[in-house]
Amino acid sequence: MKEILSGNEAIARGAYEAGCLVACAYPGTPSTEILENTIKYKEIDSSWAPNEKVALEVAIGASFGGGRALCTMKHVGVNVAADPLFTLSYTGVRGGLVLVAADDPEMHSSQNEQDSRNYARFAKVPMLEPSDSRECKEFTRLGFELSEQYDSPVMLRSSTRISHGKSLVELGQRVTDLPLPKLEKNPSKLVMLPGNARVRHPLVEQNLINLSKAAASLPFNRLELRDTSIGIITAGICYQYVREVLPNASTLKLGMVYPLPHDLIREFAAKVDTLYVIEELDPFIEDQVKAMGIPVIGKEIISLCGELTPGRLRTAFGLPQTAAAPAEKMPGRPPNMCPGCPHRGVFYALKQLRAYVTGDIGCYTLGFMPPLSAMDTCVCMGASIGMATGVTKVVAAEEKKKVVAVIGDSTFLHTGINGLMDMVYNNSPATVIILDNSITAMTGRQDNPASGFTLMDNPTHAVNIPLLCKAVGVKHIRIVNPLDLEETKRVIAEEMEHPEPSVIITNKPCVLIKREDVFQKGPVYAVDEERCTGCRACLKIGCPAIEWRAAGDGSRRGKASIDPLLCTGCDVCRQLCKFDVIGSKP
Ligand SMILES: Cc1ncc(C[n+]2csc(CCOP(=O)(O)OP(=O)(O)O)c2C)c(N)n1
Repeated sequence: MKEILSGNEAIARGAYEAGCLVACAYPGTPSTEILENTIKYKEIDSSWAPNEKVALEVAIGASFGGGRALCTMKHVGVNVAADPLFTLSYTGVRGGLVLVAADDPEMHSSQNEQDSRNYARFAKVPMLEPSDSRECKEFTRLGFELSEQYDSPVMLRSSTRISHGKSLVELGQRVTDLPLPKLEKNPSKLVMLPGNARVRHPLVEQNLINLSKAAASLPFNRLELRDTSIGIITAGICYQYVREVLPNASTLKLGMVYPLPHDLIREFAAKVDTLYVIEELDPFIEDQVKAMGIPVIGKEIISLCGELTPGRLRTAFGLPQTAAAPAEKMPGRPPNMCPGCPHRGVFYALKQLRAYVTGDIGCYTLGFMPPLSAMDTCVCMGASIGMATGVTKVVAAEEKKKVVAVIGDSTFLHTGINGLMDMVYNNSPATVIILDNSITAMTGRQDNPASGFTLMDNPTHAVNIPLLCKAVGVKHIRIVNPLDLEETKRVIAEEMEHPEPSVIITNKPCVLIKREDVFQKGPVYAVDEERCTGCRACLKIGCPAIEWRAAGDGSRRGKASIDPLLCTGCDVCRQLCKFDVIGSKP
């Protein structure tokens, strides 16, 4: 049977067919839907972990127990999981282990565009790179076999286009003849103390040499000879662009991007007049081909930054662009918090208080955008609290009070809690605001250890965030309703004054939360346009439900209006209106 699947759906299917027993992840675009699809297969135990390091450790445990395990994350997640990963290559596996790293060239939804292929080389782990959904499924399935055959975790690199693009996939059966998992002690292989690790390291190096030699005959790499005046080494989505733009060029399509098939590369280079490497981001293949003493053109014509597109490839080869569809005039649509988002009021208050806000990653990062413009830093998940401590270490006493860290519930449990421990341990005077909207909203409303539900939607214990803060030693803990502007501002101002660490926790759920009993839309609000003075105070919170209707006479004058389809009745705009002309519609 054939089905049109996205790359992420196909990876989930590949894991199912491979007999995978455990899938564990922390959400992150573009990888999130893989686990949202493994839950379709009841044979796979699928779960969200609080962060990528834990997700990989769960997968490692399952593998050491003898079962096949899948672990998925976005590219920056590999930074978090790097510690176990770099030693997992030494221990090797029992049940096959596939780690998916989904890259995001062009940063459609990421803070950087690091190239995960470097991790494969750095951690000494083989890496496969599919170029469509069919290969996503096949390579995932084969990845488990390769992992067991070479006693190593196998990384599978995807990218936004591969994960989210759709193509035809032939579905297969799930393997049923795998040995049943059972405990087996093997400390010299699995306990990485120096004495054992010294024995394992040369085996890892030898493994990679063996794999590189075997690579020519592995099903992943394919030599396709056409016109031999141009030869292109490529992989992943770039292969599709090369086939579209340069259909006559010969290609060496790499499905395994680490270790490289050196013999195959030499054979291909000898057969073509001019050799190119076409790859997104880093010159990963190019540098290794050059190190083999083979002249090759790569980053001279393809940018190190951003995504490759067929259009950019045409430009690189001096080819004319195909007739593009006439550019439609689309209205700008800058990212914005949803109408009724409980984060909005907090940033309004922080702006008024002129706080120095160390930010974090989540929907609330949009507090950076005008008109709220109330975020001063954002580096990586969990960084806000440690950074707030750092800032307070250097600035003058009066300025220390202004430092406030903001962090979401999922991010706090991901890696923020460690920063809070440090803050208490080292007695930083900063204030932390935990924006608890009861969900991991930014990546599509996934549950987390504080939401009370598992990935399979089973009710479970919900971490009590105030108690957790208390347990690490925070003495000043306040809960606020972020939809009450006055209370929010007052509580933040009071806590900023404390010379000790303090935590404020907001208590309103995300408006898009899946569970209707948690969020109920209030009565819709409206502006009494007759009485509206056009003062624009209500525009200061940047709610998409509030529109500005210009007077139409070329002046700045106009009136506010509320779109009833977008309004959730959060009441925040009513509190801003000094003329009392906003209220719920009768
Ligand atoms: C290391 C890492 N993993 C995953 C992500 C993707 N990601 C960005 S924000 C976020 C979670 C946001 O949830 P929360 O902190 O609860 O804030 P909300 O969006 O709900 O406001 C995730 C998973 C990332 N940027 N970095």
